[in-house]
Amino acid sequence: MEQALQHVLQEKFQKDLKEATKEEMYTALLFVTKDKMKHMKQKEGDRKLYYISAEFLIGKLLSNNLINLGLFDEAKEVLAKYGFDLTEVEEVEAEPSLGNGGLGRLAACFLDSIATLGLAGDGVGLNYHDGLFLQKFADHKQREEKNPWITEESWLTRTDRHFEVPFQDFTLTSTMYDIDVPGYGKDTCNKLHLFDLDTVDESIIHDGIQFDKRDIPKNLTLFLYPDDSDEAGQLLRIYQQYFMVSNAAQLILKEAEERGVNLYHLHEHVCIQINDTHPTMVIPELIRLLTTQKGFNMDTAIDVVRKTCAYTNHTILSEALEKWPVSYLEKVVPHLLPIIRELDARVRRDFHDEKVYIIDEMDRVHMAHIDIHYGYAVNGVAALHTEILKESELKPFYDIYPEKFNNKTNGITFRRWLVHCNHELADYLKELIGKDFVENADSLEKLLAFRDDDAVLERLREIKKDAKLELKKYLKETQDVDIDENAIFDIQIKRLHEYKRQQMNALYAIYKYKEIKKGHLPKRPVTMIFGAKAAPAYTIAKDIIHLILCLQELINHDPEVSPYLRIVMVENYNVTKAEKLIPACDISEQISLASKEASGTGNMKFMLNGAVTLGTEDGANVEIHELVGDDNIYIFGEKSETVIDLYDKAAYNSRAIYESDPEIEELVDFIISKQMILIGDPVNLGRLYKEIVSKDWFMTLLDLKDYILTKERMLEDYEDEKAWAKKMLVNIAKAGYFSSDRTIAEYNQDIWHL
Ligand code: NTF
Repeated sequence: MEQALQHVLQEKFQKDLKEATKEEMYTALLFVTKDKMKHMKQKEGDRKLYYISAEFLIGKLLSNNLINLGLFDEAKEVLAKYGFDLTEVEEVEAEPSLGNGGLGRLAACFLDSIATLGLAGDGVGLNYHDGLFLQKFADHKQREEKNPWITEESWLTRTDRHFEVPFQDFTLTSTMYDIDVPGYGKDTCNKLHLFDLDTVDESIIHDGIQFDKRDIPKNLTLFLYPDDSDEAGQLLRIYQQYFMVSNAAQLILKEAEERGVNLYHLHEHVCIQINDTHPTMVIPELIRLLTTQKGFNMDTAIDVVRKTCAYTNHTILSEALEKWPVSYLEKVVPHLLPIIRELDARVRRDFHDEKVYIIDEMDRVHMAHIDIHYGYAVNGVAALHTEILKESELKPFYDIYPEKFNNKTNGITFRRWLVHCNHELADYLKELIGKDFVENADSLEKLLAFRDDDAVLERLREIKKDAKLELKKYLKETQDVDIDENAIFDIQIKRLHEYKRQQMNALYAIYKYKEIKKGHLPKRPVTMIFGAKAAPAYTIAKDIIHLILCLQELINHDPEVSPYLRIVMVENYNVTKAEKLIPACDISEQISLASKEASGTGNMKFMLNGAVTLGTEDGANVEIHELVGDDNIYIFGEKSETVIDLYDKAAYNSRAIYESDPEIEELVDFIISKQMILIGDPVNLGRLYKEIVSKDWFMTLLDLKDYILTKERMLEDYEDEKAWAKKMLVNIAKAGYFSSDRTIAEYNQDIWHL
């Protein structure tokens, strides 16, 4: 390592190890690591997986690659010898901005586990230059800016693969970029293939993230999820999706032919995982390529494709179950329509239930319906979610194809979410139970033997305290905020969405503020930390950010309150920040309206790092609850059956709750109180107030009181330090089930058969 670094530094910068800057040292490490991976063979197998996804939220790669390649300790030592701190050097790396939230981070964890299990599987996506926007706060509001992350030297390698992608008005030529994906302790690498266009032009971006949505050759891979609140935006999304899947389909066929696969047996050698509905057009596109270029007849093409593709559903929220108007597809990809119509005609011939048609009476194409009819497997991402799919959301399909439906509870890679983000805890666990858990997550259970060992419990508390100190330092440096490491850290980090109910947590902050004002002081200070981006066109989500930022201003500047309560909204929440926040957390907020959070994966990361969950019986919280037992989790709120029933009967009435409960009324009214209006914008606060009182689609008020009571109980319980440390220990010990290695082993066993 020392020699290799020396060599690069000399060649590139004519410098010695002693003289290099942090930036140069980072570049040298990047080169050395990339070079090592370049010489590793790509994993081969008789059947290969292509995981197609609009998002891959991979995070910074340096440390993780070093860990997986077994070079981390050596690199750290060499750097230390020359006065460098690897953690600081790593700061130089820009975080790739290729994802939004859970779906994208899951895809990244999956790539790590696929490689670690030694399976042949590559990711396929797009190389967005400015990714999701960069979030800034100004006037207590979210402002969006572009988020460039591609630097001259990066993990991307330009390949000489190019494909022609035909659209209605023009044909575009793609370029494929690759990022290596090394498995932990493996001598092979997989790839993440990211397609791009040479003509993309970042200079067309102005005023934050505005650009001409119609200039496709210049804008196609600028942004992930460009604003689709108008027709041009929706057309752009269709352009992006087709560009992604046409490239994927062409790559898949080309690689299969290169491997000597007889395309009539494609399904025996290839499988395609469709990550949510964004890549759905790969189905008609493959059928098109097979029929028009490979001499297949329609029946055979459909049959082969159906045996090749599998679909994962990640949400029951209808906004995310894409339905494209036929007229829009006609404008962008008219050559796919005859195929989509044929697929629909076959459904109509075989099933007489309009709920399962592909094209509805409003002439919209239901993308998920294509996936379910023309794929061989459909999976949900947590036990409860899959049950809801089978019993309500997708019931008509389950009735037709019960054999296709299966559950794959999500998971996270322990290499990033423990070994990399929490060195101190990982090292201590290795000392106690051996290092086997890094690859064999179930052995974390060995920790249970220490549940009554005072020294171990004490050490877990110390480690938590150290992580809090680290976070304190980081927040001071990056956002100039002060927090107290002796406070309880209560953290909610996830995309901003009403169903996740950040607004309920904000109402708790109001409750606590008022209590402190009344002289009811908590035994120990509480620091409430939020991190979330709101989609640029999602008005109420932005209003919720405004509410939190105004509360932060009010509370942190109130000398009576701030010694006991502080609010921190972390700017531009991303993977890098998650890695600092998660190890420091005491209370993990997982408070979605039951039935709405398909799984959640942050809940798993927190648990693995010794935080205790405060949550509803939703998504994977249900499975966490089963594993840790009632004593080691705090569950509140109405159950999913009740919630589904309320929706079915349209029986929820937030105004009735608001008007009949003075305590709730007082908290909600505070949003538009004089003090708040002095700080904030009456338009935003007023709109949010009205939304909660007169609509509250995600039933905040339904669970608010139970939430407050449960959280108060949790704060009380924290004071029994030993009992709390035991809860931490049990959570860590039981987190093994949520390793993405387990999830991927199940995908392979039941769906992929690699
Ligand atoms: C998300 N879905 C869900 O909201 C999370 O509960 C889940 O953990 C992740 O997927 C991963 O499965 C989405 O991001 C999307 F796009 F479907 F809305």
